Amino acid sequence: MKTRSIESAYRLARERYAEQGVDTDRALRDLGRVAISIHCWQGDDVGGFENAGAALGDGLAVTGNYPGKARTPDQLRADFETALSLIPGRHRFNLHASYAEMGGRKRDRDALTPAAFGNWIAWARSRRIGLDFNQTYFSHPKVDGGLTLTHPDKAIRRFWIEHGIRCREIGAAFGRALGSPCLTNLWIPDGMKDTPADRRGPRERLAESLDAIYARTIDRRLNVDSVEPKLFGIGAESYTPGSHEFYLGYAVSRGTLLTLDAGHYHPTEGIADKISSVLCFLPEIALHVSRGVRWDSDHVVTLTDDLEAIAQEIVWGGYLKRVRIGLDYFDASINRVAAWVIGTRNMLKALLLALLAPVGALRAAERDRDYTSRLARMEEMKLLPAGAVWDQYCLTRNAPVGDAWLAEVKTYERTVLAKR
Ligand code: RNT
Ligand code: ZN
Repeated sequence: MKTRSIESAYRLARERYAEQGVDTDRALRDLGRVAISIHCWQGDDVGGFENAGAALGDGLAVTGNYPGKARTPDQLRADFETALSLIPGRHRFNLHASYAEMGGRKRDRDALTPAAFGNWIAWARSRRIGLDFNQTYFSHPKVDGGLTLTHPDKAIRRFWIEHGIRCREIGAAFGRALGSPCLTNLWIPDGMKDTPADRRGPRERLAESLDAIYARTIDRRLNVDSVEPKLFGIGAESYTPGSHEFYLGYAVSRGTLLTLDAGHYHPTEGIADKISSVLCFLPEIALHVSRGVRWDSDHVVTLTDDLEAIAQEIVWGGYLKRVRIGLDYFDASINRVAAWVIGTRNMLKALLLALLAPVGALRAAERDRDYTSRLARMEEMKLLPAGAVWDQYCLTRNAPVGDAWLAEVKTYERTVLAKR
């Protein structure tokens, strides 16, 4: 597409939006301030590099065998840089503990140190990328019978508590080195396939384990902690101790953040409506934006009504500074770099749509109980020329406009991924 036609389409769009009382230049500025925390694990099917000796499982499943996945940290970094060059804006990288680089010295997860992430830190610093982090409570022989922090055996719990503590220290090291607080997120796979006889014991053990992990106060300018609830998992269909109510209570009483994952609730239960509820009681939350298809299948994020609703709640509620937007999906059936690009661009597009909504007019109608106008305007706004504004955003942020990024991914596939 020609620069001139993008710019003139933008000028027309700006006029059209101005008639609705919407300032498109301002929307573009606001969008430019949003950093999405992009998950490392889309790049290698949640594989990691530490070779703990356990395959992916523990409630997680990646399907597909598209060629060219990253097999080394250098490959993952190169793939991610390619993705970043095709996404407008400045974003973050979200690592998992299993992406440690041991460099010959094998250390188990209860003894990890920031040194195992030295290359990641140096890379992030040189590229001016902020890092986020996750404890890895899966793909490890000590996930015994699917249990970690709730395990009845104290020694196993202790191992995983130590892991949790080490990861917070690593998160703080990220924050210190990069001058930007790291979000360290905790999710455990623990649960029961069938109806348990004791729901209380595992939950009490989980609360105790978490208190041990979070006992030490860490400067929030270096690291902030979050806990991620889930309703069910593969093999844990009947009960998970770390349910929504459990972690909501935990976060509110202990001052951690809460991570809302879009795939972790009943199939028709969205997370959009939860945002303004939990933010009445928590200063900040985190999101794992994902797309479940019939179950928590972690499909690539597409521009759905669900995604738009999440973006509207964040933007219309004035919560952009209180919601850490992260992505969480893993599809191995398509080009993995493209998966990053598609999902992240969609998250940004949804935020832009929300920023371009004539929310003042919608709220005025609501105040006047003119629900007819509210509905009419909400429907009309759907076909306002947002595409021209998005193109302008990509153009001015040096990212490919329209589907031009796809040709670059195809070239990268031919010249790099296919040779692996
Ligand atoms: C699992 C959780 C968790 C993981 C990542 C890999 O259901 O969503 O966030 O997807 O930690
Ligand atoms: Zn998640």
